[in-house]
Amino acid sequence: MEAESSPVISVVPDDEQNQKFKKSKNVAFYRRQIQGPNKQHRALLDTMVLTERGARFELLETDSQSRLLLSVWPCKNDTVRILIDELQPIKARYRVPDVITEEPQREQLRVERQSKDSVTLTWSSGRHRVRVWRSPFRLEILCEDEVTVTFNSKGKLWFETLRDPTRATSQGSKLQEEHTSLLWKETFRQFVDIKANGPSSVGLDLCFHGFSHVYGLPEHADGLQLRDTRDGEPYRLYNLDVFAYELYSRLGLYGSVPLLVAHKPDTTLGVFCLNASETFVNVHYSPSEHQDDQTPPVKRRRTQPQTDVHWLSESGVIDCAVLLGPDPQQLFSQYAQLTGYQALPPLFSLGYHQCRWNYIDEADVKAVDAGFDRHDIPYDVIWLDIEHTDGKRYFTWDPALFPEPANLQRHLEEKKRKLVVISDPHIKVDPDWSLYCEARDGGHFVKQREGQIYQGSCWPGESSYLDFSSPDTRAWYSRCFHLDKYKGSTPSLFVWNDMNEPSVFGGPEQTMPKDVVHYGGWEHRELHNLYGFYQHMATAEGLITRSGGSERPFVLSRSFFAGSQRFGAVWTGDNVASWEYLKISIPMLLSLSVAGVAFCGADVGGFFRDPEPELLVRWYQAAALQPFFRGHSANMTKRREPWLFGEEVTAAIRTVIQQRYSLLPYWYTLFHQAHTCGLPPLRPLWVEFQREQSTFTVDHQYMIGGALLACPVTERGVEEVRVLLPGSGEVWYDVHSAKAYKGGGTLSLPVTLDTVPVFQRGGSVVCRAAGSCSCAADVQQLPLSITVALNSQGAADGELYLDDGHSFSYRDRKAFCHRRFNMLSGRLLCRPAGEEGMFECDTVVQSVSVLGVKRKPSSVVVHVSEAKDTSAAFQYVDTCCVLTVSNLNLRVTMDWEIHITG
Ligand code: NBV
Repeated sequence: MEAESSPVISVVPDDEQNQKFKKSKNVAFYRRQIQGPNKQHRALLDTMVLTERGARFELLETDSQSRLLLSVWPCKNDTVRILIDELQPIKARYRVPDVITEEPQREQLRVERQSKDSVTLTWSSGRHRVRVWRSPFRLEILCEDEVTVTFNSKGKLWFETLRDPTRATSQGSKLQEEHTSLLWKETFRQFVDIKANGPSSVGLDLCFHGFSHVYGLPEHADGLQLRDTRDGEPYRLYNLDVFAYELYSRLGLYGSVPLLVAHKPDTTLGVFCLNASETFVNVHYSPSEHQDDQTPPVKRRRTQPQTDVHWLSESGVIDCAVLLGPDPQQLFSQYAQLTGYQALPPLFSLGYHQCRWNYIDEADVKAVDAGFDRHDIPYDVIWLDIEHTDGKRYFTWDPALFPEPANLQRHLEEKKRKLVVISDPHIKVDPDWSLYCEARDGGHFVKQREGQIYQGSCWPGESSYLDFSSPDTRAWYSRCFHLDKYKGSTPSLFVWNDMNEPSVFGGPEQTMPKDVVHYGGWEHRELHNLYGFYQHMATAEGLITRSGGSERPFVLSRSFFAGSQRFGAVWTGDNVASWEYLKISIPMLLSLSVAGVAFCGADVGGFFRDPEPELLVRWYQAAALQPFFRGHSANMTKRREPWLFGEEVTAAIRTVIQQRYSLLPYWYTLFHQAHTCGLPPLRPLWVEFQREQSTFTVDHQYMIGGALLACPVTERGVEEVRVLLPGSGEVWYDVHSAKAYKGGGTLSLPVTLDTVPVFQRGGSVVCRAAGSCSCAADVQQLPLSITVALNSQGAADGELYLDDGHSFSYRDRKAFCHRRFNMLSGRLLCRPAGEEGMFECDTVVQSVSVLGVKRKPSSVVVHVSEAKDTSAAFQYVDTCCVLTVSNLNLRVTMDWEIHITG
């Protein structure tokens, strides 16, 4: 099929669409594990070996007598790793490479107590212990003598050891043979999956004692808190191209992060199960009084709740990291130490992006670009979808529509704006195209079982798929982005990876068959969920190396896995222009953020269908307060640049985009925090209010960093919203009116189309850019205005991070500026925030507004290191208790103080 022209795609999933994707009942390994009786395992305690690398035990599966090897090791960062593999596999099983960035330093274990039934191991931290029970095998992690997590609490450990196919079929009766062949072959609709290694699934269960809230496991179009799965489908982690996805569903979407986070008022824990094959997770919350009779006697109150989590994966090994927190900040840092920190985005990429499938030609791009200037709406990037290419050959340009792509980029670059183009993983089968030939001759394509190059259908028609799991292929692909190779590209061109689940038209579940073969001879089933991760990695690497290693890349990917945060941004794929999709985008982005993928966003306005103007405005308002901010629309929708709906709509959109740009210094600082500490910019309320139960289920409002609480309007015709302002004893200030509200309750706030409920937390400091701009680069030239929101003790604290916004100089030459603003007893101090960088910049603080000043001060004096103190002009508005000191011109890189007296 020549699929070059874009097909008309039905938005509402029809029956066929519903049947296209598997439910858990269609999946053989899931059925085997769920329907089969538990397998009894015994830990052979006398096989224990303790080394500096941890403890090792043999596990015996009592029925089959097969032996497994359990390795346990605690790490210095309060994580415990649990690895189970076959003791003597007939061949190596797949272990996910390239996701763990750094093995944290291991702790030395020692035996604390040992009996014939159990062994208790401890290490220097003193707080935690691991206890291994002999029979039935269980592994407990104790914190201060309380069992917090039990591995194999429900006895669901499952490990299908690899068998020799010839022996499997030559033994036994006809029935057995049939049974065996079913295990080696699985059929779904017309698709037959031949399993080269036969059944190889693994399963495990974990119990979180005392927890009744768990989160994470993106990507699903569902709420933030994971639901009990007893009444429906398990959470599926299998990367799939599901356009116009069903809402409130646990079916797999474009990306997967196998991290689950459990939270209760005094503890946040996580479990990361490193497996890239198809995975299901069942969550069972138990209310009080639930006790398992077989649970070994441990110090535990009978009434406490628990959450049981059952993981099932098609293949690979069991490799879990239990992250012991105990608070959310530590948990995020433990996870980032394992899988990597969020890449620090170039500043422009935090601005607004304008995308459409498709901007037709160069004139169209220029007209849209000019439209933003004409309407005084800042933006940074315009995007080109698949139609910009020559016949869907990525790295090329349609000669008629984009005859002078480099000039087009220069035109944009003159205004310091960028172009992003799409680059999908399928390559048109075209023996006359040099790039295809190079990939073919270089052995860069995924192969069929029999060894020929695999072909599937996608936008260009017959295509082959690059094998990004191969380091050679990644290196080759990266080189394709170099300026001399990618004709028509310039340094201001950045990239978008789409369809990289991978999407294969007409393939099983619209993806690649599981039995195709990758680098190292591994079947696709082993690494399916890594495919997009690897393309994202290779693309980001390509953009870095094209600049000789000096410039930060920007790459957006639709598919992702744990660790994708290192390569750039992701978005939530093909949503629909409806209020429900706007609403669900918030928990979807929060789940991604909790799972480390902090630079995330949803298509503003909804990809399919045409949004009504009110929905469009509300969507802009919400997305302007989310990390990745891009308007996008499908080819069959009406054009929807912000100025096409009348002045009222244009003005409302202009306002929030301008506000986004004013807040860029704050966003950038938050991304620096994500990059260095793992804390996501977008945070569920419970991350900031760990002890407040009322926040644990909130997923329509969220924190932006520690300072701002957002509650976007996501319903039509709303005249009032109810906003939970957490924390009795907290003060919250409406950022628009500066009005103060007490925390610890729900506020009813009247709203009009222009209202976006955002509150600044008392005790915080937020830096904004003051003045107008047309793109992020302009923001760097603007002075700052600082908003100090006092808490009930009259104190506040906050940070600002600045650098050149585009290069790696902050890392390689410490060219950054990181400042702390601290207010106490009427004194605001500007000081270094930690390690001092060496960033030359003229940025000045022009004004400081202090919210919550009870009385008009008698004087405001500015003190700058050696210079003489000067008194500053100020304004005080007693109706809202705001003190504003303007015309300050204080360089942000210098130490200074402002003293407010009286
Ligand atoms: O490349 C066309 C679209 C793209 O605009 C969208 O953002 C992706 O999610 N792409 C999917 C393929 C077509 C989907 C119907």
